Amino acid sequence: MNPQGPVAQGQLDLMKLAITIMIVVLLVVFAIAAYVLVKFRRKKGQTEVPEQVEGNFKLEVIWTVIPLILVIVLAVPTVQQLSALGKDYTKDENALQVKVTAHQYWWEFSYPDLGVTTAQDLIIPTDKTISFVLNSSDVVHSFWVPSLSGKMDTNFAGDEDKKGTTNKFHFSAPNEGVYRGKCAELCGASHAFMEFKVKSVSPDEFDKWVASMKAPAVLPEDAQLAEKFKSACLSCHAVGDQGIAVGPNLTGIGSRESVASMLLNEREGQEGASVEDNLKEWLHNPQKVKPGNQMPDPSELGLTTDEVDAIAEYLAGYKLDYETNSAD
Ligand SMILES: [Cu+2]
Repeated sequence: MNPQGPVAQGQLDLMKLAITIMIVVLLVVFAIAAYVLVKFRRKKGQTEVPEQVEGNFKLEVIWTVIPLILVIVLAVPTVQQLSALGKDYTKDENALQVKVTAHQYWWEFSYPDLGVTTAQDLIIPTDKTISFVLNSSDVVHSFWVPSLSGKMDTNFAGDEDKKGTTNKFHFSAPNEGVYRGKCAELCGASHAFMEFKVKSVSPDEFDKWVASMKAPAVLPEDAQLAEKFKSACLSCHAVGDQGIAVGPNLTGIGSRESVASMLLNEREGQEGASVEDNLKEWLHNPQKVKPGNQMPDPSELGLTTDEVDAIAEYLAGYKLDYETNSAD
């Protein structure tokens, strides 16, 4: 109800128009009904059947034409909006192409034209239409950023024979800010915790973000810890050009809005714990934060408590320098 972009604004305007028309119709119909109930009720001593009236050309024309006009008033902007919402930007060179892949219970965002992949925080520039291609790696999820647009299902796109429809849609976020995103399709035990953030930044900051995402990976300084991190974490995750992207990409995780989407990192004007504390909470017991997720317990990975703390400290310090008025 608080639109921050043209798509959400158009959708809210349609809702307002439809609700206004419906309320006016409701009030008029109820007023006429109340008037008739009072005016034509049986008076004392009245026993005869009232005069029976059938067919009134003028009235019938009125109650056919008025609804017809109302339906046209609703239909014209609705059809206009629908064709605007359905416009395909996937071949538009001025749009930013983003591939969304939903996983139980996290979001992967890749920018095919930029060669960048990230997770949980979708960074977009304020000056472009963002064109989305959406799929899922497992069950059906739904991609929803209420203040920017309506929701769109993500279907499984794994095996050729079971391939679901690849959905497309678009929105833009001309105001800088962080917008909350949700999975809007019940997808398993941690569905309610499957959040993400959309961060709209200036074009300049966006370019810096892309450059810092493409910079060589920063590994833990301690050689022994770096080896542990590679063997335990980079067998599923990636940082920069290292590791594989089965799990969420961790490049610059220290700069994100949250850890595992539910543990909010403290920021100016936002409550939360430090990134490091959140990372520790998550890494020590991932199943407690998000039941049913794919992240193994650190003990299964052969990590000691101290090593987990050291990895949390390293990841918290892995920041991307791209925000002009950044607090850090
Ligand atoms: Cu989901």
